[in-house]
Amino acid sequence: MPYRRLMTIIGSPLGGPGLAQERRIVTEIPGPVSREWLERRQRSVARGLSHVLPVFVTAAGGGVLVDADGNSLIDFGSGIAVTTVGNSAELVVERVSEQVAQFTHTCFMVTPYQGYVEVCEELNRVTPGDHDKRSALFNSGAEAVENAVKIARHATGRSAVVVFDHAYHGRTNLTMAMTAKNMPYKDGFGPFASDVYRVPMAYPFRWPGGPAACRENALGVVTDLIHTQVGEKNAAAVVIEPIQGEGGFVVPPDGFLPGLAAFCRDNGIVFVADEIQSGFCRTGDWFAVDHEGVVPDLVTTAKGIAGGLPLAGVTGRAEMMDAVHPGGLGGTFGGNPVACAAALGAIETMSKEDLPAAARRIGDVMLPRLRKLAEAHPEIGDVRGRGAMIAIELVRPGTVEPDAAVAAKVAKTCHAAGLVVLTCGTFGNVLRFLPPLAIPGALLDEGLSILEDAFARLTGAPGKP
Ligand code: PLZ
Repeated sequence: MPYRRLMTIIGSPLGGPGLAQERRIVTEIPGPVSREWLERRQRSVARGLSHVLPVFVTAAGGGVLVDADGNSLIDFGSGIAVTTVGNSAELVVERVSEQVAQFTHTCFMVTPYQGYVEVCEELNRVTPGDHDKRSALFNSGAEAVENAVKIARHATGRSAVVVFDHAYHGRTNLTMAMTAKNMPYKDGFGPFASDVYRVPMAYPFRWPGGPAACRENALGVVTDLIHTQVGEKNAAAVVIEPIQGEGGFVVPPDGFLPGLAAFCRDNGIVFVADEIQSGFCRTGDWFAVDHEGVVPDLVTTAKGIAGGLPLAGVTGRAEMMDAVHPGGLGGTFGGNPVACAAALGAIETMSKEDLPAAARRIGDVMLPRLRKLAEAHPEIGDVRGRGAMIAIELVRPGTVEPDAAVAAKVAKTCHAAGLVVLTCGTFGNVLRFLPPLAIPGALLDEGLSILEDAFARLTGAPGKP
């Protein structure tokens, strides 16, 4: 296969599931080769792009990332919830290799091809609900969210969009308006798109009065605000991440999403689930809304859909999707044939290997260990998440006051030991764990031990050997 020959010629280890599944640290992190590239990067790449951990990756697969210095790091990030099936997963490599040799682009709007239709058929099949659906494909999550809003506006003839505190929907102008957090996403980039209204998120840990009050009151607070400050008949869409991603892996209490969906249904508002981070098996179901049997009108997908290739989708009720006139949706690269081939390989892998069950197994290992860690370390104020989308929120002990410094310190210790972890949250105080679902159990255990050790070092207690 030409792909494998090329990798051998340039002397890098092969990526994909065949890569040795071990943590191996042979230099400091980042090592000398990565540091050299970081200098080149600084002279050539814009400052506005930053890195969680500046090691330059040369191969990846299963649960590891291998860098240019020969270090093999455990991956608890999946490139922000993208490599759900693993890096260079077998079926993805196979389908992409075949497609890339066949043709790379025609533009679906010029002359269509089968892969695009097949991905839409798959999306219509795996997304919640057995009603008649249509899909459209795009390049990025932000573009999918923009298009969901365009479709909702056409379908309803209304313009207002309701979003939530702590929401993240992207970096384009409309999606910046929809995203909550100013720094680093919005600062100085305005003016933003209008007619976007923000309401409180049902955030049990931070709800005034705590989780019980959240369960009791959040839906009423949200629907009252939509009534008084937007007006139901002006609202085209309510857009919500069923488990918030960048905002801190916020899991609303059971009942909130079904209640919100019913409110939307009763008032002719399009209920949009942004499943870009939570979708495609990540939370132990195909989609996070499946947990409570919620059927959104529109679902946005990206990230995990195509095993690392850029692809995004909007899937929804046929009558809403088809409200847009021919030519009203599109884009040069949207639904690129190589990305579609990757998606078909990724979705087949998810079905064949029952990746929702793999995500549940990961959660079953992580949650008890993290809860135990929280008992020993009062800086951990909350442990939450579902499946392989798990987080811990760090606070000043005994309070809900965010402690971003501890989160940064623990992340740094993990990175130095060869474990890639990410932070998130409006206050930067949440450590999130998103391992590839292909991670071997031994690496998952080792990664958790590194994390436990990082907490032990915080208080100066001796770490595990
Ligand atoms: N909606 C729920 O999580 C992307 C952002 C990384 P794009 N989240 C990662 C960063 O800092 O840019 C995301 C998401 C949800 C939309 C998006 C946007 O997806 O593919 O990054 O445009």
